[in-house]
Amino acid sequence: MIKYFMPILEIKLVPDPILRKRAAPLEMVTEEIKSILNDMAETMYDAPGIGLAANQVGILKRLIVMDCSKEEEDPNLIKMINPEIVYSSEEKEELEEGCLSIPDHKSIVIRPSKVTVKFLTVDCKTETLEAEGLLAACVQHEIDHLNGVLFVDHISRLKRDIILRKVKKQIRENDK
Ligand code: GNR
Ligand code: NI
Repeated sequence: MIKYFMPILEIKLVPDPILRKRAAPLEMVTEEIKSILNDMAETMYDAPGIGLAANQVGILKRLIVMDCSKEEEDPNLIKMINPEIVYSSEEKEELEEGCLSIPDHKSIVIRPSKVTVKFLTVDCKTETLEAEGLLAACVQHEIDHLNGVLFVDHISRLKRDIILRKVKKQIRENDK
């Protein structure tokens, strides 16, 4: 496998069982981990998406990348190792979410409107991020992925079953 020439990773789609697994924490930040995070960022921008969790590219490690900057703003790539929510507001917010692993389906999800996340940087420093708005929804969505949870798990069972059934059918038809 000539890894250097293939930085864009394949995004796993439902019902791939890896999306339902819990990713393991990292004990060390190695060059390999930094390289995976770079490939994940490239994959996210290429998709395009505003976040990506390692499970989505078949890697069961607690790694996420995000960039929730608006088109007119400068890029703001955030890489997190072992992210952990240390505060969630009582106040909730509704936001329309999509997922690269559940293509072409969006749904309103209700989550805490503000969260504080503790994580390791690629320089192995502990940092915290206070997030609200889209960034708050995104970081919760990504940490969910690391726990095998998908945004459809936050909506009604009826809506979830409809979306998952449609996606599976689409994928079957694309494979024909
Ligand atoms: O691209 C994405 N958009 C998005 C919109 C609202 C809340 C969360 C997200 S994350 C998603 C990319 C993705 O699937 N990340 O796991
Ligand atoms: Ni997702």
